[in-house]
Amino acid sequence: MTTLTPVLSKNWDRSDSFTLDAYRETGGYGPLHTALGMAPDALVDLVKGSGLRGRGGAGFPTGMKWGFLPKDNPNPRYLVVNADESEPGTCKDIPLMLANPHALVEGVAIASYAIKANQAFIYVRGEVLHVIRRMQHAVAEAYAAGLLGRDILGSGYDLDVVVHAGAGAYICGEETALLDSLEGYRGQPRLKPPFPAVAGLYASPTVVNNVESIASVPSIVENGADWFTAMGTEKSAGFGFFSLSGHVAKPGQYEAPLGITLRELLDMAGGIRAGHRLKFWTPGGSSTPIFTDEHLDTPLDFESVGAAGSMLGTRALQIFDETTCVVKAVGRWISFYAHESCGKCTPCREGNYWMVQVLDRLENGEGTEADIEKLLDICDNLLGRSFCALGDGAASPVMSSIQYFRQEYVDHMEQRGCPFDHAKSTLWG
Ligand code: L3W
Ligand code: SF4
Repeated sequence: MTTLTPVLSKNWDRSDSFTLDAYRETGGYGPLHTALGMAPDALVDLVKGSGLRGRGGAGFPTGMKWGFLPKDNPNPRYLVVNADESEPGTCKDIPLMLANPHALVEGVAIASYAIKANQAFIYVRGEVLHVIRRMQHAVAEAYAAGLLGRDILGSGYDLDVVVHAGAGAYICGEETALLDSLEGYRGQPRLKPPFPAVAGLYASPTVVNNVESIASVPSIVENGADWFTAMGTEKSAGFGFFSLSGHVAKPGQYEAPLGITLRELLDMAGGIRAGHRLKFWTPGGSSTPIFTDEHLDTPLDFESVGAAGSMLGTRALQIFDETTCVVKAVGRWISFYAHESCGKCTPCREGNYWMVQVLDRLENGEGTEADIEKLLDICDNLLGRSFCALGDGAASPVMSSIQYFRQEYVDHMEQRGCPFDHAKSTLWG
């Protein structure tokens, strides 16, 4: 039986967990002291050796990304933390920043030193003003204590950190749109390559990492790569947050080794709400193909989830019981994508708009026999044909829900409307 591994959440039951004093009382900023005594390249090797993979959705190896910065580019280097958490169901970075902002600040200092950057930015989603204030306060505390700024801890290393508030667009979580936004432009994805590692912020070498990835670094410096690789699986090392929401008795953040299963997580979370049973769920937010009760024992690591036809993504486990209409749930997600599409490419801009029309039609009893094929045809035009991952992500819930629940789509047509009583699901307030 896999158990929880509280590392980033170890102090969360303390009411003062967000303060510098509380963080230091439990060893905080010791790893920064250690890191500043190491050669930057040795730190990059340590993170490579830990097997830490990006926690923002794609799972790209963090140390490898740090190692991509070109050695012969004379421009300044930048670290940019992607704190633009907005994916439906994804809700780990915001509580992490609220409860443990200094883990992120310390991680920023260590990572910036490792990649030889003297300027870092934390790009926070604009709607969460309380989180922006919490991060600004933590950064100010760190400056006052000599943990940021000039000659950090007498090491001779300088680092400035800016907490930047986004303006509230989901697309600004795409790393290159985020960089455009940070530069003051409208946030739209850039063509890759060049990757940010080569030409990122102000066309300079830039590492963009997710909040949870960076906040995990101090624990790796403190405990070593072997400690990290001892958790999780061979190719998906370490721990991470599993965010349970929806029809579950005790929703919340469960920090556990990668490779844990939904069945094990549900045992800790009190199961599906009383009197109901699991119908479908997302392993990693709404951009990842849905799973059903067939997948209760799929290990939640990058490889196993991929082999089962989905993506580990952000480990945002949205749980739906048998009272939920899958067509309505998918319609909600696609309305989100249609609203948040940046409009740069036709498949996503038009495809999401038309999928909303078809899904609404089905829900309202105006669907026709051709509608399921129409949805699949639109997905075919989105998948692999969109400029960025938003388009691919939007196709995922539509295609997977038709794969597992095709009959439910047919029922909407045959019964001239939705066969579900939405009040029973309680999710659609
Ligand atoms: C240098 C190369 N760097 C890749 C870097 C690249 C990026 C990282 C991953 O999408 C996913 C998406 C969402 N040289 C490189 C290289 N890199 N090759 O590696 O890149 P990529 O393109 O695989 O992914 P991505 O564009 O970062 C992220 C999924 O995550 N997702 C998203 C959730 C949304 C949020 C949110 O709310 N903000 O997290 C959930 O599943 O669908 O597939 O850094 O530069 N040769
Ligand atoms: Fe913009 Fe969507 Fe195209 Fe991405 S896929 S560039 S969000 S229109």
